Amino acid sequence: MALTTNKAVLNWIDEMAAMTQPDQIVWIDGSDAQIEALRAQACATGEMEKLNQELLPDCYLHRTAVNDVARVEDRTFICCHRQEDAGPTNNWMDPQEMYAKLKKLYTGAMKGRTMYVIPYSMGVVGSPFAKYGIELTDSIYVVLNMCIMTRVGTAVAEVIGDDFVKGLHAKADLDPENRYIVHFPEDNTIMSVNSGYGGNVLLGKKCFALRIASYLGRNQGWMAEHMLILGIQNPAGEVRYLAAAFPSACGKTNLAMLIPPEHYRKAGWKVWCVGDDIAWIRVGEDGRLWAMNPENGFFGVAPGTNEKSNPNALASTRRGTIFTNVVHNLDNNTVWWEGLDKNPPENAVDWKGNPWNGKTSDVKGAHPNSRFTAPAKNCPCISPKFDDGAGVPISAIIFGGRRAQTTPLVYQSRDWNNGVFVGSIMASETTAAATGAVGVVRRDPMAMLPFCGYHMGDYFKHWIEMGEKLGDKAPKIFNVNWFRLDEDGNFIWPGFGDNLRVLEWIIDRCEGKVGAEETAIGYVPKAEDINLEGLDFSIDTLKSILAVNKDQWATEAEGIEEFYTKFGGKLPAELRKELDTLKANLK
Ligand code: GTP
Ligand code: SPV
Ligand code: MN
Repeated sequence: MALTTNKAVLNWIDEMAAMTQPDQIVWIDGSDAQIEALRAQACATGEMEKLNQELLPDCYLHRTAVNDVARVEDRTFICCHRQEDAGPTNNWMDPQEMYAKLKKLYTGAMKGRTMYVIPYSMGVVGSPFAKYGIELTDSIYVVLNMCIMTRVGTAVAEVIGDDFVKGLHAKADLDPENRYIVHFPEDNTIMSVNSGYGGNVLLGKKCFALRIASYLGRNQGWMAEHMLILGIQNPAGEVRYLAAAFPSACGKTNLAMLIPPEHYRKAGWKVWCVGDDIAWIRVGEDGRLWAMNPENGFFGVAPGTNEKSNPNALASTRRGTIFTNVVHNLDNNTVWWEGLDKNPPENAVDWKGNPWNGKTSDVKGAHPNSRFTAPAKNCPCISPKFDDGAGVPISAIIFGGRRAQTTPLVYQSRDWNNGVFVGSIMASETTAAATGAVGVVRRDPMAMLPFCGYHMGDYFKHWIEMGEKLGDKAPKIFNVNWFRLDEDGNFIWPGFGDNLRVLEWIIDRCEGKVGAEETAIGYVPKAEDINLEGLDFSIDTLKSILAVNKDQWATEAEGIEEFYTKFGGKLPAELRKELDTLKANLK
C-alpha cells in the first residue's frame, strides 16, 4: 500500500513502473518486521548470506559482480540543458538525449522483479535542513543498505512534499557497457542502471547528498561537501568542531572516529564523530558556519580497519551491518579483510566467491574497496549532536590528500580566499574507491572532483561568496597530509590516533594560542609546537615532513597553472591572484 497520497509522488512512481514493468510494487515502511522479512528473502535467493548471529548479530554478507566493485566516474553524467553548466570536469549529455537512451535500458528492466519504493530523508526527519527523496529499486541489497545509510519509512512519507528528489535504480543485466549513473540537477532526478555497487546505487549518498545537493546549495546559498565532521573535547570539557575534506579512501572515516593517544586520553581529551563522509554546510543565524551530516550510517572501507587503526569503526560493524566484498570465514561464519589482524582464515571464500586460504594464497581475499554498511548509532563515539538537525558550529575546515611528497604534514592558509585556493589545488594519489589506475596523482579540488553537480569554476566562486557572507566569523582553513613516504616507501607520520596532535595545533591556531612560521604556501607549525609526548618520533623527522621545498612547489605551481586553464573565464579572479602570489613567493 502507498504510504502517501502526494500526487506528484504517486504519478512519478506510476510512470516509472509503466516503463520498468515490475511484477509488484512494495513500499518500504522501515519497520523491523519488514527489514527482517527482506533479509530472509535475500538469503533465500543467495543475494546475501546470514553471518554468525552470536558473534555478529543482524550482520550479513554480500558479494557484487566482479566487474562492479567501485564508483564508475567515466559513466557518471551531469545532464543539464547547457553543457557549460556541467563544466569541464563532468561528463555531460543533453538531457533529452540521455532520457531517451536510458528509457531503452529501463524498459521492461524490472519484469519478473519487485520494485521497492524507499521514502528517505537526508538529515533528521522534519528538521529545517533535511531534504527528502524517493529511491525506486529492484535490489533488496539496496533497500537494506538505504535503511542503514538514511532515515527511511513512514515518517518520511508523511512529510514529503513535491520537491522530493526522484531516484530510479535498476540492476538490469549489470552490463558494464550500459552502466550509467546520471543526474538531472534541473529536474531533481537521478537515474542509475546496470550496477549494484555502493556509490552507484545508494542514491541518497554521492548522487543526492553531493551532486544534486551541491547544485541546490549553490542556488540556495549553502554547500554540500565531501567532508567528515568531528568534535574534539579538551580536558576543560570544551568541544570544538572541525570539518575535513579528503578524497575517497584517504582517511575521513578514520579521522572522524579517532581515538586520542594514551597521554591525551589520560589528560581528558575526547573525540566525537558527527559524520564520516558528507557535510551540508550553511551560515547560521549567529553568522557562524554550521555543518550537519545528512547520513544515518557509515559506508566505510573495510581493509585496514582494525582494533588498532580504528576500533570505533570496527565496533560499529559488530551488529546490524552489511559487509560487501570481504572474505567469508567458513570456520566460524564471520568476515575478514586484509589488515583486520595477522590471522587470515584458511577455510574461507574470497570476495569473488572462490575458495580462499589466507595462509597460502597470493591473491587478496577482500577487494581493496570492500566496504561495511554500519548504523551510525553503533559508533561508541557518536556525537550527542548526531540527531540534532541543526548540526554543529565549525571552527576549522581541513583539506587533505595522499601525497608521497611536496605537501607538508599541516599548513594553514593566510585567509579565507587563500584557503579556497588551498582547497582548489588539492591533489591526491588515486585509490581503489573508483575504477581506473591506482596511485596516480590527480587534482581533486575540495575532494569534490567526482561529486560536484555543476561547473567547478562556479563552485569555486560559490566558496568565495560564502567567505564574504561569513566575514570575520569564517572558520580558518588548513591542509594536512598524513601520507608522506620515506625512501623505502613507508609512511613517515604514524597517523590515525596520533593525528590528534596535528588537530590540537589547528585548534590552538584558531584560538590564537600558538605561533607559526610563514612560508611561501602559508603558515607551518614550529616543530616544537606539535606535541610529541608519548610518541617515539624525532623532532628532526617532524621537521622533515613540515618542510616546504621550493623546487617541488615550483613544479606544483606549474601543475596548478595547467589545471586552472581548464576553467577558462570561469576561474574566479581571486584564485588567479592567489596563484600569482604563490608563484611570487616561490621566487
Ligand atoms: P571513502 O569512504 O571512500 O570516502 O573513504 P575515507 O576518506 O573515509 O577513507 P578511510 O578512513 O576509510 O581510509 C581509507 C584508507 O586510508 C584505509 O586503508 C586507512 O587505513 C588509511 N588511512 C586512514 N587514515 C590514515 C592515516 O592517518 N595514515 C595512514 N598511513 N593511513 C591512513
Ligand atoms: C567514496 O568513494 O567516496 C565513498 C564510497 O564514500 S561510495 O559510496 O561508493 O562513493
Ligand atoms: Mn566518500
